[in-house]
Amino acid sequence: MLFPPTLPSQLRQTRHLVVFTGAGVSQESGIPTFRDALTGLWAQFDAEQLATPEAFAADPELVWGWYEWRRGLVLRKEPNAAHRAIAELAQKVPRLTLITQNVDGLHERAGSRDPLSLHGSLHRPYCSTCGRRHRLPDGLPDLVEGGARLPPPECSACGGLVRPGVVWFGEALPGAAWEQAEAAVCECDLLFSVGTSSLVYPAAQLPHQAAQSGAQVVQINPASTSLDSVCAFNVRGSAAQVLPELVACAWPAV
Ligand code: BV8
Ligand code: ZN
Repeated sequence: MLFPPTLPSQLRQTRHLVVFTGAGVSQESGIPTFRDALTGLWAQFDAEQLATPEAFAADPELVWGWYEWRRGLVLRKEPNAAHRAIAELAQKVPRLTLITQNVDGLHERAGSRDPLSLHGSLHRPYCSTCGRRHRLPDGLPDLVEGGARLPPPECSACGGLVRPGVVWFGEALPGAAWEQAEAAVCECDLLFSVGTSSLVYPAAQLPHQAAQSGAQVVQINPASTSLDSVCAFNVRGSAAQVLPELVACAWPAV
């Protein structure tokens, strides 16, 4: 068994569960994690350099091409058993708050309703000048191996450059989502941190806030992270394997 035998019953008795996810929860869907090296055109950069307003200002076509490549990849992949187990958990516990750092939209496609998306979404671009949301064309963007520079669309209202709907490094997180996330971690009794290297702030401080507020923190990650020390359990395994097994143990099929 990948997790302590007491965890299923603890999960069954949970009043308010927070699930906090990072790129690792999408890894088994075939989505490279944020730490995975970039490929093709972008191999000379690391993600933290490209995911910035400065990079977009300096070379909008390079950055827009990267996000369209990522969006095309994600739209060709499917949610995995971890995403589905999290959606199922919402039906099992009295209250579940899903907080994600991911921008791929796989939680919603697996059936999770209103995740708190702290870092925005690949699927909701907007005008960098007037803020108006931009409707992307239906269908799949080309998935050009090695990537392509693409001119960002122009805003239909003001002609400004459309930008990806994500939170870049150096940008503030969406206020409402952040406030709801902080409130949830201060009120929950159990928090699962799943598939995150716990390196990006202020999101990475949420499990610490939960522990300080008296919640039990459980980490699901094949690797150790800086969060290990505040966790009641560190489950060393893949989210797509651990979460379905945990749900099946807590609520055996009748
Ligand atoms: C901000 C969208 C201020 C873009 C992303 C202290 C306080 C506040 C800020 C800072 C601070 N210190 C530094 C900062 C600045 C910065 C920061 O944190 N830098 C880091 C690098 C040190 N933070 C910011 O800039 C934030 N903004 O603070 O603004 C402000 C305030 C007011 C007004 C103006 C400004 C904004 C940060 C958001 C950046 N945007 N994403 C895009 O996607 O392109 S973050 C991006 O990186 C991802 O969204 C993701 O959140 C993050 C990567 O983290 P992970 O999800 O953890 O992924 P990673 O690949 O790292 O790890 C994967 C893990 O999964 C691994 O541990 C692996 O072992 C595990 N795994 C692998 N396979 C599996 C698995 N686990 C389970 N199962 C598996 N199968
Ligand atoms: Zn505009």
